[in-house]
Amino acid sequence: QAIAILDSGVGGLTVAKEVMRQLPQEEIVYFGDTGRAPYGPRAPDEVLKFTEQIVEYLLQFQPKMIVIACNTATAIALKHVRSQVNIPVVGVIQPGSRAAIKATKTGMIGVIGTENTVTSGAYPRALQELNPDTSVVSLACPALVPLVEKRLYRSDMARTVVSQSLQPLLNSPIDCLILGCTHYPFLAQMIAETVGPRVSIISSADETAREISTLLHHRGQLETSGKVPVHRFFCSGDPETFQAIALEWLGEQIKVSPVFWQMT
Ligand code: DGN
Repeated sequence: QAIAILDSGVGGLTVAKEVMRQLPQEEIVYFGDTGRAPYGPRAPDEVLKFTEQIVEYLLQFQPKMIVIACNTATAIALKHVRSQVNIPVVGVIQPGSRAAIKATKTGMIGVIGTENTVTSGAYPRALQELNPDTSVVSLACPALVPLVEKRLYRSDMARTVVSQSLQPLLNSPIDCLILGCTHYPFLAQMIAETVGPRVSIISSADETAREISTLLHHRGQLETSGKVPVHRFFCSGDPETFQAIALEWLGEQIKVSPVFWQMT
């Protein structure tokens, strides 16, 4: 049985890569809604509807769990999806928050994400639940996801956009910064260079993969057959761009099947 991973686009590949590294025996079925990304500026109802639709699509593969590898969809739809399906559903906000709480020394944590993620207040809530003394500075960076989806994450333009987007954080006394959007690890180096060495960068991908591993272990569902897993990738936009980004990020050639549905 596969692990189903979904995102608004290619961002969930950052989580998929960690799952492949930490759990190399597990099979992945991935859906990237590249035809409708970015989700950041969309109405929350719409994000909820799209997430439901993708979950329904992925359920046909009878996965053993669902990973909402998108902060925006986690903030808006995690609870709802959990109430709708009878397999475990993992989001990325809890694991990312736990990693930040472990990493911070001063208790001052920065979070960057989409407009929807920041507006939802999901990170400050999760962080303060873990430690009520935490101070959180949140910043929406809507210009970053399109750079990644358009495969411009290595360009000079990306460097300029990243540095401009992060300006409001540069004088704040944070000692760690959560990449609260699964697309941002593509830009991690530029982000790290912009905020400087005193701020550690937290990507929820590693911690999410660890949570998946712990959960499967407790449920006795870790794959042990020894077979080489065959991953499946689906996207609702241009499969060639998806494939090119996946090749650069995962370091392997993957087969992507386009899914055609109404793009509203
Ligand atoms: N990758 C998604 C996230 O983590 O929020 C959403 C990006 C987007 O669609 N704007």
